[in-house]
Amino acid sequence: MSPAAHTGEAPPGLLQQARALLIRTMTFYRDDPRTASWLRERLERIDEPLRIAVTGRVKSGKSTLINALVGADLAPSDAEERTQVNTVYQYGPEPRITAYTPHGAAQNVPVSTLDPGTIRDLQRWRPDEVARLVIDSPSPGLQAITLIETPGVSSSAVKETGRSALAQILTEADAVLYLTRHPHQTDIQFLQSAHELQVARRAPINTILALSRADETGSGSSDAMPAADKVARQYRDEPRVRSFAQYVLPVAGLLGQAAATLSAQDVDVLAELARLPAEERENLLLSADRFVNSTTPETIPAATRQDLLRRLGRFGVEHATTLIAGGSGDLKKLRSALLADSRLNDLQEAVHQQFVERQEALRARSVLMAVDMVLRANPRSGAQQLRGEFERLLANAHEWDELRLLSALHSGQVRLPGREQEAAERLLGAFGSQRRTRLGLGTDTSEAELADRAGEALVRWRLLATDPMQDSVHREAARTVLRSCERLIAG
Ligand SMILES: Nc1nc2c(ncn2[C@@H]2O[C@H](COP(=O)(O)OP(=O)(O)OP(=O)(O)O)[C@@H](O)[C@H]2O)c(=O)[nH]1
Ligand SMILES: [Mg+2]
Repeated sequence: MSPAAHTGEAPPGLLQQARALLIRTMTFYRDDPRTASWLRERLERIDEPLRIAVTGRVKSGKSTLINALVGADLAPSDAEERTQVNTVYQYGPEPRITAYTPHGAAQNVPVSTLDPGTIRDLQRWRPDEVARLVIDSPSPGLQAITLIETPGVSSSAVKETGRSALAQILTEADAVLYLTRHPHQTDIQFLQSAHELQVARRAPINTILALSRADETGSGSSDAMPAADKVARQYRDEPRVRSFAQYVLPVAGLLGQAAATLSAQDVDVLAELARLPAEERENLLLSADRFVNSTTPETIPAATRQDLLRRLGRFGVEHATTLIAGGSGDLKKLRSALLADSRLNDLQEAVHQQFVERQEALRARSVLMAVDMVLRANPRSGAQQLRGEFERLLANAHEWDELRLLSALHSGQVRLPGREQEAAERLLGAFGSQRRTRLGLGTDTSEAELADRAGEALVRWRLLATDPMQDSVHREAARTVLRSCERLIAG
């Protein structure tokens, strides 16, 4: 029996144990100022917002999605220029930009307001001159999460600096939002390599795969979003994808951003388009070029057309005019229709469920990764005991077992019979980590009922865990679910 059980105190949680290990590691490196300050920064991060890397293919819409998630126009998004350096968007009471060289020297760039133009100019620096930009913004959207945009996977910046810069960002992020328009071999390889690190093998890095720019799926017309949903479903069922990404969903960041910025003037312009006969309108919007170069109606100049297209995309313009033509096109309704099309709310919910609710485990994972890196890069005599502690935390924490079993269930490596599969996924936290969600109960369920249902689940999974008819893989899986049930009972 553990000492905690004797005293009746709750044993320290995983994050608390990881934090204690980090502090002990710091005492070993007191005489090495660089390592010590690096570790101190990691310690401070535990109490800062969760760090999410927004990575993926070049031009997959990373910057646009960051703006949509933050609800502000910060990240420069362009059709031609590429984001070349790691750019961190974090909460700060005053707007501030700090540029870091590859050797870690920081330079404060004076700014009074933040705009994509200023950030774009700094991003044009060569990666060997500026390795990272840190943008402090008072946007409320950054209070709970910090977003880190990396150069696109397989972009020239990543090729120049090798994959190490990208790999480093992934070791610094607590979770990953990976964007791609169509999953491809390169994406799978990238996600696979991110999971090959020792810590990641034991404690898989939480990843959401977003099929981005979803409004352009197929021909990019009104059936784009249903088509994107279908593609997402196919990938969700693809074992190789599912073993790396816990969640696959379509998103159109541009529409999310447009929903936030749509103005009454925009609606007036769209209403002019909506007055055209349906066939003419459809023809006009067959391609972006046709729309911009047309003089129908004459009152809309090319610059306005270009601006509308840039901000709403062809799908957004078409959908908004159709809604107006159908009589339901006031500003409020258009905004909510664009927001619904963007699927931004679904993505935000997934980020909440998969990342924010699991933040204790995710932060603990990041801390362990940092300790591991230091112990490897700079081994010290006497540090064996730290390594032992590290191995113990990595091996024993139930949180990793949950994540790994979920991955195995998702990838089809382990398959439980019939309804047990979904029940197990739910209990392991696939649909949210809160007690109620794990037990599949509503928010109005009483504490007594929660306890009853947790007790029933416990009995059921104990039977499965000891069922001689099951093979050892299934019994082992059932044992992991059983431990999750025990924790639900403990509250
Ligand atoms: N239709 C549509 N276009 C989008 C969407 N998201 C981004 N775009 C467009 O795609 C282009 C690239 O968008 P960015 O947000 O800069 O993409 P990125 O991944 O940050 O690009 P890099 O950092 O340069 O690799 C821009 O022209 C955007 O307007 C979207 O959801 N729908
Ligand atoms: Mg970008």
